[in-house]
Amino acid sequence: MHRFRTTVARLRPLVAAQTGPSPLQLGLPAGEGSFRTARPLNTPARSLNAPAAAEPSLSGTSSNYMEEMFSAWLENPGNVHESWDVFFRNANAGALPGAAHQGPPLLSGSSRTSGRPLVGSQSTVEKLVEDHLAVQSLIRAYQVRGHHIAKLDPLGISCVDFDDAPCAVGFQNVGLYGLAEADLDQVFRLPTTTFIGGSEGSLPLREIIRRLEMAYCRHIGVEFMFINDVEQCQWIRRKFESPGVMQFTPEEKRTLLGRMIRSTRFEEFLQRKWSSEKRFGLEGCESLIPALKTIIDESSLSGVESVIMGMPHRGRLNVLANVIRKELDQIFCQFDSKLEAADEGSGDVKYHLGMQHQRRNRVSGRDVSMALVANPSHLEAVDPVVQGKTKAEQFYCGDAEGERVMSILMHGDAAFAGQGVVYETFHLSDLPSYTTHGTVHVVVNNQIGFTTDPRMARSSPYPTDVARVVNAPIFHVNADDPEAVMYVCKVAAEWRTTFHKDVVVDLVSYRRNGHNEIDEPMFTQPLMYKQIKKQRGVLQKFAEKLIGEGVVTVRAYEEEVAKYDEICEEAYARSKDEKILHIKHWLDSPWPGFFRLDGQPKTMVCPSTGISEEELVLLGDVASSVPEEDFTIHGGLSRVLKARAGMVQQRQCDWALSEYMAIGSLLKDGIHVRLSGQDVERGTFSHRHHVLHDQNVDKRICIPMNFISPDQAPYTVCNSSLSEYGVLGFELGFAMASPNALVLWEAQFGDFHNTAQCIIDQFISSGQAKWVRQNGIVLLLPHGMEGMGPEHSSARPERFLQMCNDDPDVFPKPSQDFSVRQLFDCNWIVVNCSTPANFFHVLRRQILLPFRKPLIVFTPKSLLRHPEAKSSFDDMLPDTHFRRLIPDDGAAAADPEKVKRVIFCSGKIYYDLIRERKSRGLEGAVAVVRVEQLSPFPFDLVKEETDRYPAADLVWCQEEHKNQGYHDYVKPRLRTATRHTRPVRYAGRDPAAAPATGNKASHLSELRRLLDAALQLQE
Ligand SMILES: Cc1ncc(C[n+]2csc(CCOP(=O)(O)OP(=O)(O)O)c2C)c(N)n1
Ligand SMILES: [Mg+2]
Repeated sequence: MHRFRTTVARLRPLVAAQTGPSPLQLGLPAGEGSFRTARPLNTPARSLNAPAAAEPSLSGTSSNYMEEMFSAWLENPGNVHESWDVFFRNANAGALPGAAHQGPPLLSGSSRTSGRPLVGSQSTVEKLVEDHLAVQSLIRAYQVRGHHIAKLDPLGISCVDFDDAPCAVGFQNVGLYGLAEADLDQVFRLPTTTFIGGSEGSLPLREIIRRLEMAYCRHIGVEFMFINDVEQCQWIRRKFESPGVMQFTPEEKRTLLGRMIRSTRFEEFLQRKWSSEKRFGLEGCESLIPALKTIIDESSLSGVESVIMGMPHRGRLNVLANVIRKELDQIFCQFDSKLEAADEGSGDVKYHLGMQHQRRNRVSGRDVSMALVANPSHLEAVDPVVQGKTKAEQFYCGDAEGERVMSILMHGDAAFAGQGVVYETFHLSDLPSYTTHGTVHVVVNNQIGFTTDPRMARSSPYPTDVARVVNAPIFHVNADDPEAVMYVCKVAAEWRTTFHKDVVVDLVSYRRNGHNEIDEPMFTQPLMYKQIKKQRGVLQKFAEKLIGEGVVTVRAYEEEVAKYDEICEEAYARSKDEKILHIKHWLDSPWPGFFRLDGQPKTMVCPSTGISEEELVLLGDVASSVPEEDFTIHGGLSRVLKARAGMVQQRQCDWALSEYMAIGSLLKDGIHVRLSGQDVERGTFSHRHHVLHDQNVDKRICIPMNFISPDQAPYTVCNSSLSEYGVLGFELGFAMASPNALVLWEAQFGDFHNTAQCIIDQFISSGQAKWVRQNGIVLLLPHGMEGMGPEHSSARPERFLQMCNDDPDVFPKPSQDFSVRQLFDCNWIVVNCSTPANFFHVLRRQILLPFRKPLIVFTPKSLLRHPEAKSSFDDMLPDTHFRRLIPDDGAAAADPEKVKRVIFCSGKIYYDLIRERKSRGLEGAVAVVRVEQLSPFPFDLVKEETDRYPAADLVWCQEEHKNQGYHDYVKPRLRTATRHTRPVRYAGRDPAAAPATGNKASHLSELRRLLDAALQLQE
């Protein structure tokens, strides 16, 4: 079935054919040829008796034993075994091809003989050396490719595509390695790269093969030889090759059986009670439950206190019930269609909800908090979110190595291979500001995705190949063998604890039913499902095995089953009493202490977001200085800092400085700030410079924002990988962990956000409505039509505005707390600030609000350096606030009766409008009003402005095209604000397919036309 099954059969030994001609065949001219060049001259000498961990040649794919031997011999003949010493000396003395060998000393370790060169003598040593090399190759072939022939598929149908080519390992294939059947009983010394000998250094070939088959070709397929780290490869070899590693005590087996019973009977119970309900059951891969429990047990034993999980639909209810231990009645009542929703918002289907729960781990005796993160249908979208939340929890508890908090991600085989965000998430796994120090991935590989076979769903042999990019070992395991599953999960957890790196467990299984329980799989996979129908359940097989071994009695087994069934029945009875659904009981990230006990905000006020003059000066000084000694910055940057110092003296802020003030003041107050995105440290537009680089010392950096005060919160500013979907998901997850941090993600240009659209649509815009989970993430989206072409221009405000939940036709009820209540009711806040001070306030408001909402900020590009886009400290002092709308404050406002037109606008076009108004001498006739907070729409303030100018006509002016920008959102709201009494005209670019022209001249003429339309007054 899988394509790799066809290549497997073409396996060839990894000997001469792949590594070039053997030195034995070449006869080795002394001191010449490939041997000499095999090792760089400055590589330190090594002894081949040294442990393999110090031996790079034996790692991964590049082993060339002979070359290494020769290199070591060149350094010091004593480094190698005497037989090699003799061989190389003979070759060195000019022995003819094939004549460099002489009989070796006994491998059992006789004393070193004289090693006289025996040029021209024939002896059996040649065969012996070749045979040993052949045995090494054979061992290596098992390590590299044993997983190809392991019996991983419980259905046994994946070999249907095998061709007839012989398989390259096994007794019958020793000939391919130059060995004969007669060699099977010969004893061979084992290399240091295998542990099959246990305490024995040599074994007969027959036993070597038997043990390799045991280690690599039964129910576990270990894929690891691509890892280019010797210590890690040796660690894995030891775990799977050492004799007797897979032995469990009767107690462990009984625990495993108990877990299998719960997993299996839970699905059966649901099937009995709700046979026509979708639940995406786990049948066919029931061992997922013991797999997860084993990973958690082992991790808890090594100190993990918090496990954050992400998973798709398959088996989710089972995981909630039997891993996280959500009360069964709470799960069962979800099947009741009459359950009344108690929370606001839309809610979500039962197999998307999250959960957080703390419980004592029976194996370790320690408390473990477990969270399953709520997720949308969009497969794998939750992966980076889980990672971000995990990183945040590690950060808040000072867990720098991931020893206390870890993540587990579950995947379906089709989604794991198909969804690009999996790759994006893997690439975060080793980045300093994004690593969670190893994730255990578990793939429910049921060999199907809805109705699609693997051979139509992926081009790689395994669904797990994506993990190879980060050198994660992959443990394929036949999920019908619970003991093998338990073993690989133990090893996976130990791997993470030891190396703090990702690891994958691939549970090769099947899907007993259709995609969901009411789906007919025989339409599309008839043969597979004929086989599946014949398949006995794994619980039944495992129970029989343990009964056969005398580990449990039939009676004990039946009692255990009956006990769990009864637990389910009792919970079912209780579930009938539930009449109300509280989604908040399914919260994956509670914020203790942030809300009142009833979940409501503690107040409905937002205090002033201004700060004192001293604080502004202090932060201004930090922003314009280099707090490290002997730190040389670039000359251009010195000028930037000097300019900042000049602004501080003049009590002014530009954009970069106001951002500094906002972030710095929050840090000073103990609020952690994390700014992440592509090139954010310097800033795409070279305005930010939050990280200074010493021009003379490599990698020496300085982050002045961390030098504000001794008791400040730490500032994290980090350039991300070139990913939007993965990184935005990550930051959303980070922001989920605590309300007391400002988490900002900046797009390089605003339009790039659309590669993260799934995170925006599925989590940011709708997350609270679906999962009653608030989130205060900030998106900084550079936006503006500046003649840069269709890309890099528009952050697509229309899309964000279209997803706002405020009603265009309803003027909200006026109240004292109008502005805060509006914010509380909205799904997110969308702003486009025209002044640095307003940007400062809106960032600080995110934290000072008594609740959390996502904030979308369209940020400027050219305005970053616009001489008029500056704010006075006066606008940032105590008692100042974010201004949702900035009225005209010039001649028009002074004499409003005379005003003929009010132009409402947002963002940078304001500066074009006032310049043009001035040049046309229309300052008294035209008022320009800036809508800074687009959503929730400032109905109240807009009304004040329209009332102020009773004789004026109303225009909405934007630089974006008519079908884009703010127009569609703003126009009906302007009309509502005026009670539909006054028409609103449009001045802006015509509708268009692309966001901007690629032609500079067209750009300028469009701008001219729109300014004309805005400012031409009819007489
Ligand atoms: C991004 C995305 N695309 C498509 C779907 C529709 N869909 C739901 S389940 C499924 C098949 C998933 O197969 P697999 O990952 O192997 O999981 P399984 O159901 O087999 O456990 C598909 C295509 C989806 N949920 N998400
Ligand atoms: Mg599948």
